[in-house]
Amino acid sequence: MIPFEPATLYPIIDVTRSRRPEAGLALAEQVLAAGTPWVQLRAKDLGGAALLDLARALVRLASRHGGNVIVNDRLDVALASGAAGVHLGQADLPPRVARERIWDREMVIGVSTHSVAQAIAAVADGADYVGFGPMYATVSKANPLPPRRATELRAVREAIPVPIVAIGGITEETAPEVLRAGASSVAIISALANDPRPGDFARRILAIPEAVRAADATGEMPQ
Ligand code: 3NM
Repeated sequence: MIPFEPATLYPIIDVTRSRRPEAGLALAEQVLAAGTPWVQLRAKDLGGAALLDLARALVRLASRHGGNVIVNDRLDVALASGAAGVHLGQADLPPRVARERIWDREMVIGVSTHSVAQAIAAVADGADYVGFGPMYATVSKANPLPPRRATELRAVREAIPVPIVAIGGITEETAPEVLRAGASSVAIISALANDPRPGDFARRILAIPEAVRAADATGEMPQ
């Protein structure tokens, strides 16, 4: 199986509501060309057939760039499209049940969590990585919880051994502090989609570890 080794950016291509599938694919092309290894496809209100078409197109696109696709919510679509993984919410299939349904296929399974207890439970149930958030106020999710505290993210980091993908209202400005608090990666929808140059945005987030190392060497904080 392809191990889930996230880069600092985990872009979510969200075609929920007004975002058009073609615009989602164009955005994905730019972030994949920038070197992002994993992209998630999120389409809360596409029917199965349309979502499958889009997922297949995204899997083809990603493979041309050496990238991998994770489908949000829908294990059936993830399997049928040949995606490398599925991302499950607290109200979706439990990861253990999803793993049983995969039969002989190896897939990455990520789970959204919002507390230390949920993160521990997700890993015990077989999650390869956990999402954790929302870190800040977000407009991309219906009925989001109040923002989590950085101390809680640190506690999750200490409690579980798998990568943590922090999410929720993260921007280029806040990404470094979220990564410093223990996230392996930042999942971003709007700040990426709204940037006039998403490829450059992706490159800058992917370069944060280098910027931090350089700043440590000179004693200056990265911008
Ligand atoms: N899940 P943006 S927050 C999809 O807290 C999602 O689990 C969240 O989008 C959670 O980068 C969120 O535009 C929305 O804020 C992330």
